[in-house]
Amino acid sequence: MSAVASESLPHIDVDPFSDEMIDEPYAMHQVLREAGPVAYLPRYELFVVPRHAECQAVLSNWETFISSAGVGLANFRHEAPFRPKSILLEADPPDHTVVRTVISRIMSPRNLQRLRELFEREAVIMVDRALDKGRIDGVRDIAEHFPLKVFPDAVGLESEGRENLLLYGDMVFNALGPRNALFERSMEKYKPVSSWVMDHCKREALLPGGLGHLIYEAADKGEVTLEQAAMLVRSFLSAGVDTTIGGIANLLLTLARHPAEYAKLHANPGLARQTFEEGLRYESIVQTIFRTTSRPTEIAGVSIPEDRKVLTLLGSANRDPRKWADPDRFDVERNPVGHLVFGTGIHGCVGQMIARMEGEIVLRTLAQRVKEVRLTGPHRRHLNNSLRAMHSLPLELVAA
Ligand code: OVM
Repeated sequence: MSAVASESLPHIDVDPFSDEMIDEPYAMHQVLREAGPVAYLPRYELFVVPRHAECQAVLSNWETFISSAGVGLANFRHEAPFRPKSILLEADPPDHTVVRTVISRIMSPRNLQRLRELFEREAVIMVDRALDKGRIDGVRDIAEHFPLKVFPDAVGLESEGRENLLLYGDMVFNALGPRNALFERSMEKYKPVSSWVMDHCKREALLPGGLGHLIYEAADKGEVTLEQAAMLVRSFLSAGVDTTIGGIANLLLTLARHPAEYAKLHANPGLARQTFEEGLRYESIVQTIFRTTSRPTEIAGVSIPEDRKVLTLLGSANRDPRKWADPDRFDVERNPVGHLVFGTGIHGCVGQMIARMEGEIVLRTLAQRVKEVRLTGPHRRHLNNSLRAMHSLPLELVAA
C-alpha cells in the first residue's frame, strides 16, 4: 500500500439504523463528515463514506466497489440474500450490462414521453380533488395517490390490490439495512401479500401496451429469458413506488415549511423541475446504499481491505458543505445538479426519468392551482432503514 494510505480511520459509535437516527439523521451526518472522508462503525464492521466527492468516486468505480454481494448491509458472499437477488440491482458486468441495456431502452425518453399527458391529466384531477377537500393528508391524498395510480398504470398492472406494493417496497428497502425490528416488522406485514406481488410479475397479469409487456417482448426476441423478464418486472415493483411516494411527501413537507420558497414556485411554475431536484437533495428519499470491495483499495488515502461493506451516505453527501453552498438551506433557485439521490455510475437509477416526470408534474400542477400549502398539525415520519419516508402530513391547500 502506498504511503498516503495511512490516513487515520476514525471509529464512531453510532447506529444509523436506530429509530432516533432514522428520524433525524442530520446531526449524525455532520459528525461523520467532519470525522474524515471515511469513518468506521465498529458495531456493524462497516466503512462509511459521508462526503459527496468520495460517494461519487465509490459509486463510479463498479470494479472495486461491486454490487453482486448486495447493496445493503448483508454481504451475499457470506449470507443468503433475503429474496432471490435482483438481476439489475445486485449484479455486476457483464451480467448486469445485458439486462440494464434492455431496461434502459424500455425506460427511454421516447417511451416515457407517451405517458406525459396521462400523468398531467391525473395530476389535475388529484389536485382539484384535494382543493375541494381543503384539508388533506399530504401522504394519502397526494404523495401515495399519484405514484400508485400512474406508475402501475404505466407498467400495466390491474387496479385491484396495488396498495400491496407499498408493503413490498417498505420491506425491500428495510432489507438493505440490518435485520433489526424495522425489517422484521415490515417482513411480517409483507408476507401475506407476497404471492400477490410475485403473481403480478407474470406476463398474464400485465396489460398489453405497458412497460411490463415491453419487457416480455424483449424476452420474445431472445434478449432476456422469461425468468429474467419476471425478475425485471419485480425490479419495477420494488424500486418504483415507495421511492417516488417518499420523494413527493418530503417535498410537500419542505414546501409547507418554506412558504417564501413556495411563493416563488407559485409565481413561476416553470421552477417545478428544479424545485423537485432541490427537494430531493434537501431531504434525500434514499439515504443509504452499500457496495462491497472486490479487492483491497483506498478511499481518500484510507485503506479498505477486500470483501468489506462500504456505505455511501447519500443523504449526507447531498448536504456536504464541501459540495453545496449553505447546504441546509432549501432554495428553489439553487442549481442542485450533482445530487446523488439517484446514485450515479452504471447502477444510477434507471427509472429516474419517470420519477422526475412524476415529481415535476405534481409540483407544476400544485404551483398552478394552489396559492398556499399550510401545515395544520405535526407530520409523522415512517421509519425505514434506507428510505426517508413519511407516514402522515396534515395540510391545508389554499386555492389560487
Ligand atoms: C431491484 C431494485 C432496483 C433498484 C432499487 C431497488 C431496493 C430495487 O432491482 O429490485 O430498491
